[in-house]
Amino acid sequence: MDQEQTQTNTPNLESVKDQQLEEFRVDHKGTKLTTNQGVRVTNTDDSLKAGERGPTLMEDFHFREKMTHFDHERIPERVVHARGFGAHGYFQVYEPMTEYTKAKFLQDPSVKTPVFVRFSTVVGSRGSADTVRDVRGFATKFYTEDGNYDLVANNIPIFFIQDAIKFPDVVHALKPEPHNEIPQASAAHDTFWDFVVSNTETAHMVMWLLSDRAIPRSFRMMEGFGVNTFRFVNEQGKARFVKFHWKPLLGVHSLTWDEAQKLAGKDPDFHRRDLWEAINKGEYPQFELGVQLLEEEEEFNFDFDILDPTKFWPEEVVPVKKIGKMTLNRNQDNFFAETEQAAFHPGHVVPGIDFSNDPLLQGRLFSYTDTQLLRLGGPNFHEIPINRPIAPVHNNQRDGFHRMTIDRGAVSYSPNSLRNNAPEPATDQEHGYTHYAEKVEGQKIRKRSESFHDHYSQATLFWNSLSSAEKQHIIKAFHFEVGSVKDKQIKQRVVEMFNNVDGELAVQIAQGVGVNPPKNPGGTGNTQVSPAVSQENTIRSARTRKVAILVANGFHFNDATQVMTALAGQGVHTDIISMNLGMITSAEGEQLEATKSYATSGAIMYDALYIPGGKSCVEKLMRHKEAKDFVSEAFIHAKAIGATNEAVDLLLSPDIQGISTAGTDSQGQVTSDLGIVTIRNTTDLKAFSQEFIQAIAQHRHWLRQNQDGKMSG
Ligand code: HDE
Repeated sequence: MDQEQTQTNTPNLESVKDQQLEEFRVDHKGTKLTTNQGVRVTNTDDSLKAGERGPTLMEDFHFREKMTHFDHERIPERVVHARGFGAHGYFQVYEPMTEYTKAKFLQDPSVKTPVFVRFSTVVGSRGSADTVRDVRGFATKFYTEDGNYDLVANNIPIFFIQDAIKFPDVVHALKPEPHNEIPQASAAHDTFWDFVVSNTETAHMVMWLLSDRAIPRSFRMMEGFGVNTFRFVNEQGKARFVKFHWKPLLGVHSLTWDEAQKLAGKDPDFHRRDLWEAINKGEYPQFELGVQLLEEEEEFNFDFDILDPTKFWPEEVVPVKKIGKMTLNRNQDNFFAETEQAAFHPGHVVPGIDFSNDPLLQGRLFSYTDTQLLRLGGPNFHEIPINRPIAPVHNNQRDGFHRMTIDRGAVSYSPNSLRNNAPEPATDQEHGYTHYAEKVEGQKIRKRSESFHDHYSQATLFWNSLSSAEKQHIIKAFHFEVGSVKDKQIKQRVVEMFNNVDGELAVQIAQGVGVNPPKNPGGTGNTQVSPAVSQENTIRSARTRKVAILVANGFHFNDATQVMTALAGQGVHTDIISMNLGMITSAEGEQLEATKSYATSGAIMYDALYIPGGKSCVEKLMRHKEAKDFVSEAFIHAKAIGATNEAVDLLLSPDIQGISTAGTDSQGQVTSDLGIVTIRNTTDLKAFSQEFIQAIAQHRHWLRQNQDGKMSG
């Protein structure tokens, strides 16, 4: 029978004799409003009524359809990672990875594999803020010739728990408390910390959660980690353990906690806006894909179990090999259709990528499909455009809610003879997926492996690896998070638990949260460090950063334009900000447009601040409380601040806290001190601009903190 049995979304007109529905489709040209049945509508503002002031009639099919569709617009949000934002792009491998894996998309450097990435927070609901303290999801769908591969990663390399069966528990503890749905998108409450002290395996992850990693500056400035241990398998069937990494080309940078909290109010869409705007400007975010590889024989060479997801493999011990680069170069067309309907799954693997027995990964393999069945309304979510593989799909699956494919013919089983056994299984050579033939034996047992029992050594390693500013931020995060816990016993237990990580840390936590210092000396005695985990050692660049330029009438046009041109030359963006929106006139009579006002912006939205000279401009700014607050806030958040000519006086104004070092009386010489860059009595701002750009690239100047102790961090 049936050479013609095809499985496509649109009927193949070549291969059918009788006319298909597709051939009858009409094109009315233009876009007249219609119902979902294609009937043109004459009025969509008034419902059909019995008389102008009479009751609405049931027979108004347009009203009924419009309202019913609206009533059903929402789908359940993801149980975790509900708030996300996506972008399209492509991935290219640097050189063939044939020695390690047969994955087709990792062979040919000239091939661009399309990708869709969804960044997310974990705990908050869909409408929560972007900048909350939380793990960030970093899920990538590779549309490869051999089928879809999903790398469902986070921006923290480890996880809270060691076995997936505890996932509902940790998520219940972390989510808003069920009796009153408070607090939204925050771990700062009793149930979470009760879970932490009752499950010491969380210690390491909690250290990362309370670090700067959990308040990224931008999705473009975060690492991604596959967390779980996977396998690479090559053509010969040889397997190696692998951990996946994404390394951002812009480096890893964070907000301060104070900024994060304020942004949650002033611009809850801060991260999604940042990504959207960067892509629109052509500043395509790029991430290198890295792999850490271990031979099977090396499995037991470490003082941790490589299958334990609460442990990372220090890069200094197992180097990260960078194997390719991803470029995000296209914004989504439709948030719902793409970001919301994207369905990721760590079990979406292609030949050459396989699993390990990491118990967290094994459990994840069940959960992701299960959750999509509910969220996307049935088993056909792979047919939604964002989820459809570019590889052809042929199988005998049929029917179910929302089936799009029109399968033809009578045969929907395998094996069959009526269709020459089509679609028939592929061989290994034809890129059929062959599972790695790992030898497995054991007794059925509900028990944690002894090799998973050390819960603290790597938490100490992480702590030891951080700079003093990063450590201070963790202590302050404990003060906020645990300080928000009501139960005193839990707070005391937090101190005792984290005393196992580091004694000084525990003493400092205790001080801030009103309980006793730990009874015993603390720490694990682990003196190892991994410099790679400290953000102090990351890539620094001014490129794509945003600088606020504060002006009032009478500013020096020459100052402003020289600095703006120099910044633009290094890919730095500027916004002119003033008391009111509109044209601002310079001392020279030239104008610049203020596109932001104090009301519509704030220092928290910028990476740095610049104030041009101009006597009457500076006098006005001195009278504007908002301008002085702007400067103070940029200073408190350790950002680069530049001022030229008369504007140096503004920095020295007594109302601006802390800046005691700026612009000593250097005549025509640049002064640069802890990110405060100034110059007086000059029209040539070349040297100044260079120094200022350097200061912006540093991202933060934490040493100010030590100078006057006023930093909020
Ligand atoms: Fe997820 N996770 N997870 N997870 N996860 C989901 O699947 C789950 C884990 C991650 O942008 C859910 O489609 C279990 C680790 C990301 O759409 C759900 C366990 C890592 C996303 C689920 C984990 C992740 C999810 C909810 C074992 C880092 C968002 C919606 C304890 C490697 C994907 C969905 C997107 C989403 C289950 C742990 C990353 C419920 C059982 C570890 C980035 O299936």
